[in-house]
Amino acid sequence: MKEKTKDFFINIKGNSKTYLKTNILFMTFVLSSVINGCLLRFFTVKNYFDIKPIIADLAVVLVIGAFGYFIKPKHQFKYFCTWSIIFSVLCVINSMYYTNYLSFVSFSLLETSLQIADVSDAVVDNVMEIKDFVFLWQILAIFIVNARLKKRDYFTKVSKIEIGKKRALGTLVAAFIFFGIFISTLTSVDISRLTKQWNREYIVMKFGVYTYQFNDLFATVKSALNPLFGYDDNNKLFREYYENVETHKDNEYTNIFKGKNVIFIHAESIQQYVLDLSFNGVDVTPNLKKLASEGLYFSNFYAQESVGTSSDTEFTLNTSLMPASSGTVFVSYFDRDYLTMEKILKEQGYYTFSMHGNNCTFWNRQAAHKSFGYDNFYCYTKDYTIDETIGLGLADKSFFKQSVPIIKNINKEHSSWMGTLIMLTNHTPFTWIDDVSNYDVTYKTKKVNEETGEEEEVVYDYMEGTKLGSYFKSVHYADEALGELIENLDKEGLLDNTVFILYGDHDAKLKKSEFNHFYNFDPETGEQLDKDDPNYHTVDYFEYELNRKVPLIIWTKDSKDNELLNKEITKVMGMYDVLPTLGNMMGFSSRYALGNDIFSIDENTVVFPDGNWLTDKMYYSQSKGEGKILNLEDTISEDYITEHNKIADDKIAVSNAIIVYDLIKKNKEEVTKK
Ligand code: GP9
Ligand code: MN
Repeated sequence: MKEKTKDFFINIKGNSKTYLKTNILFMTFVLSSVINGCLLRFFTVKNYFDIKPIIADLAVVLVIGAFGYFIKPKHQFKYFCTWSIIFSVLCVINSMYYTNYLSFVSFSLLETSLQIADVSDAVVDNVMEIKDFVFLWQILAIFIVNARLKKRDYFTKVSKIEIGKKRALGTLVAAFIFFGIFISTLTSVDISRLTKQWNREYIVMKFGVYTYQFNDLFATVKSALNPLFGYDDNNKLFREYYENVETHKDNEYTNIFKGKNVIFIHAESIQQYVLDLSFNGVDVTPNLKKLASEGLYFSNFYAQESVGTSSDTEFTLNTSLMPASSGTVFVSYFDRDYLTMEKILKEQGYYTFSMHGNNCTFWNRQAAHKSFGYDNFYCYTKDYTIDETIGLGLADKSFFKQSVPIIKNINKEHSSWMGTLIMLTNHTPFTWIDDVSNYDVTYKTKKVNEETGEEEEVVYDYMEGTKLGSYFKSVHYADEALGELIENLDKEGLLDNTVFILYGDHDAKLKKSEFNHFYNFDPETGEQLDKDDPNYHTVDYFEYELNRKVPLIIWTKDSKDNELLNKEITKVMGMYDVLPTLGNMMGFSSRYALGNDIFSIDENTVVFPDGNWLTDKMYYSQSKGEGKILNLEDTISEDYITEHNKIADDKIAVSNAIIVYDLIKKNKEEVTKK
């Protein structure tokens, strides 16, 4: 028995020795590729020793390497050398791209001349660093190793013992074992981010650069192939839809803002209900409340975002279309020719710009904003000094402070302009605000101390440690930042001829349990109500969905004294209604708008990307097949539901047809041809 075990180990030792001695080129390729993968993460996302991306890199490289065994040993160098060049150049490009944009490169971006222009700008901007070229050692290494092996006639010797197919199979099995180990460690967030492919830093951190790049290639090819099928049907759908759509109607708001400058505030994660909240007599959003009370306040306004969250809202606001049904417009369909507010205003002589305190490539904004027609995108380190960071990037207060002089300059150089300021600090998980905000979300009351008989202050810190508590503090910070912005814009005279429009970009994505905790605080006892208590309130599906509304405020310096402009509009409205509504006020319209001018429509329908819809009478969930009647006196017929389901389905289908098949451009081309 002892002898057998000994033999077994001697055998393994012998086999391993032979394996190592006869696979030198393959191993050089595998090792150098994995080292470069780690090196890239060392220079970029910094998690170079994380085992997960190393395993993923190894698995990918083994699969690629395995196919090398199908080639005769004498010619394997060409194969391994080619892949070494591809991999090391990939690392060089990604490292360079990261130095400039703090993100990783995508085939979908390189595909367009637009992005090439971006990259070349970066090169001209002279932000190439020596470290970006370190990866090329891999090519050198494989050349040196090959030259040495050739010298000692290594390949002829290997040819005699190597059975290519067997080695290929063995290597593939090893690769799949590594894949298996890797997949077992993935969370649902990891998988969802890999499929969405927009959070590139995260994917490289978790999956390594090689998986990222292959996945990116796959996503790019997939979105490029999509439009090849079904064009005729979709074009028919598009034409029929717009044939029957009513065009713009004049009303009392027509041209009320014609020629005025516009500032959009993209208020990150701000929901409507916070405008009605205060803690210990201090409002959560005093500045927003003031704007709402002085301007047009749309208090039943809903974002219509899908997986593209912020970017979907930007898209819907600017085009009056719905987000893409699969993937996101900003990542996969940003290069289509949409009729955007920027393009329309540019035709009227406006200078259009956007501003953001986060990485310029986040949500692929740099490319998407250019494609939508913005003249300039002022972003992150390119245009701002990162002097105060909260959460994802530049703190809103600093972002606004630094934006005002830029706008002042724009105002000097251009007679009319439109700008979108994208806020950032109030972004989930909100907890990072706890260090910088002293907004008090406790409940303070007075109670008589039973022992002393004296009245004393009692503080119940029931929101402590909750995400919703941090959210309130964070919203309060955002509101303070907005107050400062308005003050500074006004000081510079930038509000005198300007329409100031603020919209919440989507809800804060907080769980129902957070609201259950908040609503069931008992101020009498300072404790949570018991679930069996008759006063216990459970937030149900419909209440939660309806509460996701966000504020929309259209304000001017003199709106408070204007009957038309100082009103609360309670009619339901969606993000896609902004373009038609504001368009009428500014004297433009888009014939492709899926939304309505809220001042011209009797009953509006807000369609959500999942097919759910909302009217003033009902919220209906198509997936559940259930609705909630909003006014109990109303009766809703089956026909009403069927009719609105169709409205929802049509809008989603037509929007998707435009997005995937670039139908606005294609139809424009056909008209020109005729
Ligand atoms: C990112 C910021 C937040 O730059 O706009 O995006 P979100 O996560 O809300 O889509
Ligand atoms: Mn957002």
